[in-house]
This record gives sequence, C-alpha cells and structure tokens, in this order.
Amino acid sequence: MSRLGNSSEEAAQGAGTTLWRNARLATLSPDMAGLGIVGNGVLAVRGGRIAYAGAADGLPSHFPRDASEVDCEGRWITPALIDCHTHLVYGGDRALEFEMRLAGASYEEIARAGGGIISSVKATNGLSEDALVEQALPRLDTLLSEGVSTVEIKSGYGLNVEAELKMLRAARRLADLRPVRIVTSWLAAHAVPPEYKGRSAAYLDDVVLPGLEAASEQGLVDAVDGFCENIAFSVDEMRTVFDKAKELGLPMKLHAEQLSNLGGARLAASCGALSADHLEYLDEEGAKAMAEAGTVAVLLPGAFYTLREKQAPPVAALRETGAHIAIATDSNPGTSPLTSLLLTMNMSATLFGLTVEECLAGTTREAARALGLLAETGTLEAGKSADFAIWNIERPAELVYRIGFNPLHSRVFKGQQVSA
Ligand code: DI6
Ligand code: FE
Repeated sequence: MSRLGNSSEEAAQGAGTTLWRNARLATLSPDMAGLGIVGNGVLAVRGGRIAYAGAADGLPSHFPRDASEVDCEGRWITPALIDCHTHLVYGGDRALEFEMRLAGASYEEIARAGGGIISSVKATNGLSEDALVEQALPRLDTLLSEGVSTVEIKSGYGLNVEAELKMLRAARRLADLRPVRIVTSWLAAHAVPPEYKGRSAAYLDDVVLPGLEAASEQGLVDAVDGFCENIAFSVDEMRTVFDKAKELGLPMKLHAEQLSNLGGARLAASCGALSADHLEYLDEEGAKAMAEAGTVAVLLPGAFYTLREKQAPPVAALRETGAHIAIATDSNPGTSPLTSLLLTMNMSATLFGLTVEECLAGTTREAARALGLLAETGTLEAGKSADFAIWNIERPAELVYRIGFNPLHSRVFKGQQVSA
C-alpha cells in the first residue's frame, strides 16, 4: 500500500517536469569542491524550481519517463549570473566628464566642482519615470544577453524624496518588462545635493531617513546602501542611516574604502550588513571584521579600471580571513559605464588576481549571498529557482578569459527558456 501511495504522490510531483540532459554542470554547490563540476549532468526542473541537479546516473527513478527533455549536447550549464551592485537606472551620460578626466582632471576634482554624481542627478531628475525605464532597458538587455538573471539596482541620482522613489519605481518596473529578478537598494546617501552643501545632517533628516521610511512603506526597497567616503558621508552619518534600516527591518550594504580608508567596512560588519563594496583601501582589521560577520566583500573592477586606481583591494587578506568575495559591474554613468559581467570577470582576474573559480563564484553563489538571496538562487541545487545559463564553451575558464566575446547559448529563468 505504501508503495502505491508513494508512487502516485511521486507521479503528481513529476507533472510538468523538464529534464535538461547531456550537460556539463558547474553547480557552484558549497557542498562540492571547486566549481562543483558534474561531467555528465542532468537538471530536472518542475514548477520553475530545480528538482534535481547532479549526475545523470544518479537521477532518482521517480522522475517520470514522460518528462519533456532538452538535449544540451554536452554544453556547460552554470547558475544564471547575478549582478549584485549596479546603478542601472539614471538619466543621461557622463561622456564629457570622461573627456575631462582624459585631459587630466581627477574624479574628486570633478565631483568637488559640481560635476560627477551631481551632473547625473540633474539629468535623472529631468526625466519622467517612463523615460528612466526606457533609458535603463538597453543596459539591462545587455546584461541579460550574457546570462544574467538577477540585477541589483540602486537609487541615488535623485537626492530628494520623490526623485529617489521615482528611481526605485522605475527599477521595479524593469522586472515587469523583462524576465529578470530585480533587487532594489535605497542610496539617497550617495552625495550631498548642492542645496544642502555643508549641511549633510539636515539632508539626512529631511531626505535620506524620511524617504527611506516612505520607500519601505511603499514596498519599493529591499536593502539600504550608502557612499561612505570623504566626498560623501562619514561613518557616523552612515551609522544613523543604518539605525533607521534596522528599525525598518531592512538589510544593509555599503560603498566602503573606495578612495580612502574611513572604516566603513568595519561599520558594515558591526551592523551585520550583507556586503561592503569596492574596498580598495580596506585594511586587515576590516577584512577580519567582514569575515567574522559574514559580510560579503563585493569587488568592483570596472570603477578601479575607469578611475585608473593604483591600489587594488587586498585580495590576499580577504582570502586569509575567509571572507566571501563577490564581483559586480557597479554599472553607473560616472565611474563604471560597464554593462558586461563577463568583462567584469576578466577584469577581476587580470586586475585583482582572482582565480577562475573566484570569478565564477563571485558572479553566482557569492553574488546571491551578497543580496541575501542564497536560499533562492546562485547555485544549481534542488529547491532553488531554476535560473541558469547554457554556454557554448569547452571549459569554464573561457567565461573569464575572453574579452568582448559572448558565448551564451541560452538562458533559463524560473524554469523558462527566455532567449534562444
Ligand atoms: N561609488 C561609485 O563608484 C559610484 N557611486 C559610488 O558611490 C560613482 C557614481 C557616479 O560617479 O555617478
Ligand atoms: Fe556603486
């Protein structure tokens, strides 16, 4: 009787199963060594979720014979890529500033002269929500074309309550227009707008804190971020913002130690933040604090490259302390006009010395961890959302090694093949 009972239950579970067969898997499972490679692998997908990920000869016999099958012809499958730090929604561009920097001006000089972030604020605030969506879509599409299925997007180019909320609404709308998971962050503490020059405390009180409450009430925000830097906000100011985040039950993250060492990473770790990002000037103590707190180190080589920084993040210290390392585009109009996570991997290897394994983990499992989404996506493991990328490659290192070449065969999001 129990046999009958079991088999009918199993048959019901098996309804609508698809088997992705004849694939080489890089599961990125934390329970497996390295990339978690399975030579002759199968992914079973049911109800948009992974029901089985592993060796073909280990596929449990209860998977139905009538499941539909996709022959992957030996291609590699990785978890779908995740861009865990972007400023994808903004107006205009900063090509002029790029030319100024080529002529010798520094990023800080341009920022202090009212250019930089503030010029993108003007361009962003001049656009409607619809126009912001329209300008962000081609950038999003470029990311998705490389197998990305989850994108974090920050506010931070509005710098008044309504404009910051508008940015987050635009970010949310992108998920209605494309097959992608969008995660939003409140980054009103990105720059002090000119009307609050020298009065950053008032800006926090008038805009950052009440705006965050409004964003939270309206369900527009998934995490709270800030730019902790001499040209932006101090550690004490960010502590005030994080106190509000805690009050609202929102996770935290921080742009820290990008241009100098203010101790932002230690603040992030002490608050149990999901991640601290950039980190070129991180010291050993900060790395240790992050490792102990489980705060992910998100490295952003696009900004390092664009600003022609000389000091690379302390990768050796991060490894020694056992900190988790993710990488992301930091896609933004000023310091990282980059919409390629494949190129980001290449830059992370060439500029920061990350291994292939660290680059791939950094754009999948560790990026998911940096967004608090590890239970949902980021590895090929049973129970997670069926988000994966199928590649025309012979070995995973090709994803890191090539420059300006996209070997994506197709992308599957929540179990649906979404691009050919
Ligand atoms: N750090 C960055 O690299 C970007 N924002 C931040 O906090 C720069 C944003 C910009 O220049 O527009
Ligand atoms: Fe950033």
